[in-house]
Amino acid sequence: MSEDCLFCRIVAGEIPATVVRDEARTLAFRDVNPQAPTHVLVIPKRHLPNAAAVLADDPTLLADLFAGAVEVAASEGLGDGYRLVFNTGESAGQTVFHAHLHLLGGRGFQWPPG
Ligand code: DGP
Repeated sequence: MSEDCLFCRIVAGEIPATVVRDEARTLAFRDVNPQAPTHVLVIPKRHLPNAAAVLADDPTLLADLFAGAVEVAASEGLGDGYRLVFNTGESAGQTVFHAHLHLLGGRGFQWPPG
């Protein structure tokens, strides 16, 4: 755990979150500032700063994040229409430097995303 990491503190139960899926290595909870009717973040419980670091550390953990997101999408009734996003780096809009996979659904989406 990284003491000054917001998402590590959510994993530790020090900051409340609406958890939708709690697995051995991953946690899924609702985004505090939802950008779609369903907006869930799927994170590794271990502190890793971004998706590339997860891949470098353990590719099977990256697979667990995607599997968690797909399972939450199903349980949220999103069918086959949803978006999965890793913002990686400040220039791409990453603001929390603990890897998180955004699951967004429940509305239509535009491309390019901006
Ligand atoms: P990103 O910009 O990709 O780093 O996304 C960070 C997301 O984290 C953003 O959509 C808002 C969300 N977020 C920030 N602080 C909290 C929090 O304290 N609780 C929850 N549930 N989500 C948070």
